[in-house]
Amino acid sequence: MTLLYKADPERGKQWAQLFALKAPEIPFRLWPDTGEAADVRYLAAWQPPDDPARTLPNLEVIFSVGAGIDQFDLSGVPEHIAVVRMIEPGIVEGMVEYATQSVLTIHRDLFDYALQQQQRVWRALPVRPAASRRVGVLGLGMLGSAVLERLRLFGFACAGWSRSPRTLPGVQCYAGAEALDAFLARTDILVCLLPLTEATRGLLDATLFAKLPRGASFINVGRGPQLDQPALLDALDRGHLRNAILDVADPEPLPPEHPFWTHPRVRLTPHIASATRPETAVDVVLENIRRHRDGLPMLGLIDRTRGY
Ligand code: NDP
Ligand code: OXD
Repeated sequence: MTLLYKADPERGKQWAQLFALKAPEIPFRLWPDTGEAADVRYLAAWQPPDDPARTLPNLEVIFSVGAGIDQFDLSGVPEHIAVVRMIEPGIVEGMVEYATQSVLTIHRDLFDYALQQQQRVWRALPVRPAASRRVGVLGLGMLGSAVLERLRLFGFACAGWSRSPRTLPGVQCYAGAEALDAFLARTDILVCLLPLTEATRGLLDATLFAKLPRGASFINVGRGPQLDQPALLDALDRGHLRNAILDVADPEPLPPEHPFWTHPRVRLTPHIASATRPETAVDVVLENIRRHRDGLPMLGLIDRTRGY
């Protein structure tokens, strides 16, 4: 009944300590030390090994160490192996912090003040009340809904868009492709928190940006391949979009010559908006192992037909 960990080795050491403390009865191994491969029933990974069923013949569950599972090639994972994504409070907290600071950076004109500072200009810009700023979040799942719950407290006019209809207190909810245009037309600060699927790859393109009001800003904390990067640069350079904060890119890292690095209206971070925290994630994985053993549904089980 071994659990094999295959992701960042430093975090792996923390997982090992937590497993030793909380579940000493479950043998824990750090990749590439699989021990007896036939004993491995559970794999916690950012990227599973190629052909996981052959490498680990008795594997039953793959736990993604991230909230997303787009980095997995599910075609190489046989149906009998369950795939579970990370649903844990630490990753939610980190994302709420990052998205909130990004929205506030834009709302309080910190891009403009940074440019003024470079020119030694001391000039106050008019302050807009939060209630007049319309924030829209693409994706109303674990992360999007938590971000909106926090942003609502600042008084922003909040909306969200999802695949199926959702209801969130104080949030105008839009669902499905037919509602996307209306959602975009009312959005001043757009935040992407969608999973990467065939339906969302390339969604953030010139057509979508054109549907935002002139002067809108964009924050991407979803995945790099959802964004048409030249389309964003064009929208920024034409002044249709005002600012962009990007935590994800394609490829990661961006090559040194990429225009995002130096664009005055782009702020980049290296995919750090949020990450699974071992101290809270291990509890969730242990709960899921218990559920799996008891034949109960695991938290975060992936629906392969939806792709997230
Ligand atoms: P969830 O699966 O909980 O939520 C996904 C949301 O997106 C749901 O509301 C879903 O709709 C909606 N959605 C999916 N496909 C579509 C579509 N085609 N059209 C409209 N809405 C759609 O995911 P999380 O909130 O946990 O995470 C979202 C993503 O955030 C992750 O997949 C990952 O890519 C990214 N992420 C980024 C991190 C970073 O550090 N930058 C850290 C962690 C995650 P419905 O409600 O109808 O199912
Ligand atoms: C995740 C991520 O999906 O770190 O958890 O991006």
